[in-house]
Amino acid sequence: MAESDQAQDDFEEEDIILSELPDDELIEQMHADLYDGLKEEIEEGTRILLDRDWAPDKVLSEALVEGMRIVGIDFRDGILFVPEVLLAANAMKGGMTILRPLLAETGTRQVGKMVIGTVKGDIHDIGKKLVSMMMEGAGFEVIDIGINNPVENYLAALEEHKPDILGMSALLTTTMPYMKVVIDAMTEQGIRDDYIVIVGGAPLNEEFGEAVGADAYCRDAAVAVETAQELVKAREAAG
Ligand code: B1M
Repeated sequence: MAESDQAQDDFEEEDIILSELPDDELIEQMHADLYDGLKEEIEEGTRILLDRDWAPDKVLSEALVEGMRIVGIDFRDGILFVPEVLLAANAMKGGMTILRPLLAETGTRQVGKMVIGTVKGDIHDIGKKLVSMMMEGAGFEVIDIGINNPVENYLAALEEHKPDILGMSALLTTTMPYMKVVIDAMTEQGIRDDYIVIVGGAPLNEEFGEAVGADAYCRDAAVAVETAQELVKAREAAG
């Protein structure tokens, strides 16, 4: 047999038919597919599990969120990089798009709600989008108010959406001080303590986060998810 035929044969042998896998193997395969950013496979896997009478929140937590948690860890540890994480997040979104209306129907409780935006003068949004997607992947509802946001936009979004968390992103050393303007305005209006404030962006650091009065600085999207989960839990525990 020619080598190319052998290779084709091997390929066909390895070709995985998702619908033929038992649940546990399908879940494992979906984690791998998410890791590889395979959107169509994730959509197919999501539909198969729903057809097998899996509850939407179970599909979300066991197939998608768990898969994304693994992606988040490898991103944090420098094993995966931005392009791969964006692909994984995009695949995750494919599954989420199928689940979202079903979750809304069953009234599945969100982990929390976050308003996020890039600050005034700054139009960088790739990192912010990544954070939003990873937060959604972890079960948060995210309201993304976009880029170049003056303080009024943040305050209006807080008033309208009443989130648990306000997230601000900045990529320029010239725009990052604007985060303090927003937090000071919240303090002036007496609403600072109503929200958890997290900040992030390449030029920021822990000290800066403290100096502007944020609850936490998050170095990347994975840390943002972990921090948000911890802070929301701590808040709930404090009543
Ligand atoms: Co801009 N830019 N840029 N740029 N740009 C930087 C930031 C820069 C470091 C490049 C450089 O000079 N080496 C530099 C800033 C220098 C400084 O301030 N010290 C710079 C500059 C100077 C500029 C312009 C002024 C250039 C010019 O016009 N002369 C201009 C400014 C425009 C403006 O905002 N007013 C400008 C424009 C642009 C583009 C439009 C071309 C484009 C943005 C496209 C877009 O976002 N849609 C762009 C890009 C792509 C970059 C670089 C190359 C990449 C940024 C990026 O997307 N990184 C950047 C150089 C660099 O960082 N290597 C650069 C990938 C992204 C996943 O990472 O955004 O850091 P990042 O997000 C991370 C974390 O920071 C964190 O999690 C994310 C995921 O892990 N994170 C959060 C971010 N936000 C968070 C929020 C959180 C938590 C975590 O909670 C709320």
